[in-house]
Amino acid sequence: TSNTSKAKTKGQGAATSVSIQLDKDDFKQAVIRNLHRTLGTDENKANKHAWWKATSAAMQELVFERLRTTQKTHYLNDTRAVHYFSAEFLMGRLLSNNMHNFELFDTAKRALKELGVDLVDMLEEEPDMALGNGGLGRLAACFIDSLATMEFPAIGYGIHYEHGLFRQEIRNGAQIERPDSWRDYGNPWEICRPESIQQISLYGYVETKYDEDGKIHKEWHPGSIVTGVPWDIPIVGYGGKTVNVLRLWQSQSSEYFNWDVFNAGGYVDAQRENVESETISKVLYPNDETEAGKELRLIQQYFFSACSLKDIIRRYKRVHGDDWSRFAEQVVIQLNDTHPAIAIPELMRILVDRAELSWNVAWEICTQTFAYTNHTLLPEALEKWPVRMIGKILPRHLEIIYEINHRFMAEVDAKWPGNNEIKAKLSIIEESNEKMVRMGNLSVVGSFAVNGVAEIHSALVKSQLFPEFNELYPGKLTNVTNGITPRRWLKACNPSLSALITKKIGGDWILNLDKLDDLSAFASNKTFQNQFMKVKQQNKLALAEEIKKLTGIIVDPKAIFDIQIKRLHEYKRQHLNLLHILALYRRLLQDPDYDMHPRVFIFGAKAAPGYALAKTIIYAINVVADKINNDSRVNEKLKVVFLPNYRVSLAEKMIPAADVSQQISTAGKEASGTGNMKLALNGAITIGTLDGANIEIAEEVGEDNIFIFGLTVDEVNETLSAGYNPYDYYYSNEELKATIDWLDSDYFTPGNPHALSSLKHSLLEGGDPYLVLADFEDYCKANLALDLAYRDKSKWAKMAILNTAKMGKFTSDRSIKDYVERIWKLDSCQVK
Ligand code: OAK
Repeated sequence: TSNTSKAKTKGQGAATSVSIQLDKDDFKQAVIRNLHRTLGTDENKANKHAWWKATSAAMQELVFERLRTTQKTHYLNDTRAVHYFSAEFLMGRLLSNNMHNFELFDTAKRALKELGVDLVDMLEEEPDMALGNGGLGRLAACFIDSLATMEFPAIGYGIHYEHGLFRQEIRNGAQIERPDSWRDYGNPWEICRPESIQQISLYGYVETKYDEDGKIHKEWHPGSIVTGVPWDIPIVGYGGKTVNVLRLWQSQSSEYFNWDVFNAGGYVDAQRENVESETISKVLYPNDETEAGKELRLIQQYFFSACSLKDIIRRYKRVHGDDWSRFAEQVVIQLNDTHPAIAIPELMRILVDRAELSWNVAWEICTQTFAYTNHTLLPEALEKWPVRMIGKILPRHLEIIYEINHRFMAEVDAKWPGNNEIKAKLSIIEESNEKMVRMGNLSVVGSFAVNGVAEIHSALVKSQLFPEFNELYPGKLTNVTNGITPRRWLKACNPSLSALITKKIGGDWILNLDKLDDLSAFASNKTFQNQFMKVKQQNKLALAEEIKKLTGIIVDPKAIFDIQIKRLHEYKRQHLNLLHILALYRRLLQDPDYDMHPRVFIFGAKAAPGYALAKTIIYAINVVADKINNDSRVNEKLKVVFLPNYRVSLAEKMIPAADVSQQISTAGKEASGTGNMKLALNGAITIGTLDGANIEIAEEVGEDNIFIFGLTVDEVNETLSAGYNPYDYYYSNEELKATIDWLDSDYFTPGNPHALSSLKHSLLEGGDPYLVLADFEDYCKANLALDLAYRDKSKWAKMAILNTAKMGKFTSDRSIKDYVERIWKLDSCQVK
């Protein structure tokens, strides 16, 4: 069942020609037809929303045509396919993306203009599809774009959450969470597939049976049955040839009543404790990189993993019947972090209990099917489930996990005879007070490949997280550096820069991002510098308008636009940025002539609703912003903006306008980062630590074109093991002390002097676990260097151009190529 022997990669499959021939008048006709026949309205009555729906429906006609052809081609070729299992897909908006990928954006724009509709304005009608928290979910979205673009047979599997990530409002400076309702008025991109519903089991008990030969057979008598309804979202590849599918499962109660359990007693009472079926896909858990340990969350994970596996097996059996020997040749399943790791014992259960394969044969299939990506080293994000909880919800899976572990422990004992310390460390079961199942260990044992998401992160996965696994399974642990799709993150979001680039070097960069390097030759060319910076200036003007619209704050588009956009986390250190802003504010108050280029600090960030300190940091940014923006002594030079409800569609407006990209995590904590890539691609200069993909960005752009500061991973470890004491820095840096103390006065929160004291507390008595104080001074220096560099217009323009030019490595097409060649072993499949 080896999957490494069969396939070889044919390289990047996508052709460059347009496959959809549709002119402006055809498009107009299609929109009007849909306005009449799908929406039941007409040109005179239609409001913006109706136009958006009709236009989406017109696009959807084209999309479905290609979807059908793609599915037929994949079926006829019976090709090996990757199945990307992810609890999150952060898709954002789809209409403009689909237009761009069909190369119909300009056609549509002209067609709608003739109908009296401004396309760009109309696109704002579409709610973001925000079925993810942050990096991990958006990565999944970029990956399925690249898979379709490169014409690889692939399917994304996830959860059809009724409510995506909460909408953030800011009231009196504080974050308020409001429910997200992305489907309230219908979603034109999804199609329900009732013909493919699945049923999965939960709760109940396991019966041990013996057949005539005394062979043991396990039978799971479930306590309840849940129906999974699949919704398909078409994923349009660039060039419009392949349209793959993202299949999301919605839970529904099933009519099924389990008499076994009823007869075993107490069904009605037991049922009351159980999670209700409809609840399962109700809402996305809003915790980014922290595990809540909730029963409903585990059920969500099992629900979509089990539905997806059944779906895969149904499709496999249609061709191969009961012959399991080719399963791992046809199917590879990528686990996006450990969230779908319960799929491993689920496949074992199907193979052993249902298909009645021997354990060894089943295990061989299983471990040739799964591969696992790790997205963080933060201990609070490493999933562990109480043995008791798994035993209640999935009693048969718990037995299987114990069996996997039993055999695995024998392997460990063979390698390190009698070494109980290593056994305790590697065991899938953590023998703590409350016994736990370690999903990371289960994933490593049950997969044929494990990868981190940037060079340094993968090195740390090997050396810190799983060092013994790396010895036990040499070669299993590897790296695939993340990437982003240049279709959404340059072509669509920054049309002026895209046009300028294409005019200069041709349009090949869209499918071959390395081509951007051709811009390097013009980095010192004054005319090109002026053109490049003129585009940046226009984008800044547009963002300034947006800022005014959203917050009422007026910013000077001539100022440096300095942007930090990402989830709010202590390790990402938005508070380091804030302390530096306070230092600038103080310098300006002490010396009105303090020499700095005007600068606007712009933030976007959501905090997990239960993460108190993260919410305090948001509050701190907002109250400091309010004070500074209204202080006429400084606000010619300094402004601070917190844009509420950061999300994909807001990122698309912010990124093209950025001069500076803040990537300032504590070294060793940010696995990769992907916002860093998006911002640099759009000509922003990074100020950042040697962490995650920043290191690889620095390698690409060169040290003259990035502002690197702060402790390295090794220095962080040395500093901590030497007994780090933040007070040493506090007392030896007068400016640092003053800014921290300022936060604990009532200067920013009049009448409420201690509103921000938890922030000061975490940085001092709390021990400053993310070394904010240790990096403060070097961060200030890097900011000075940045400020000086910006004043040299030509120098800055050259840096900006080179940042765009050197981002070729960070296309998700390259990441996918890495996965395909080194892990998935797929052939591309041209759809005619
Ligand atoms: C979310 C939940 C659990 C574990 C990890 C995450 C997550 O989003 N991690 C992020 O993944 C991104 C994509 O690989 C990386 O770029 C980020 O650095 C990482 O924090």
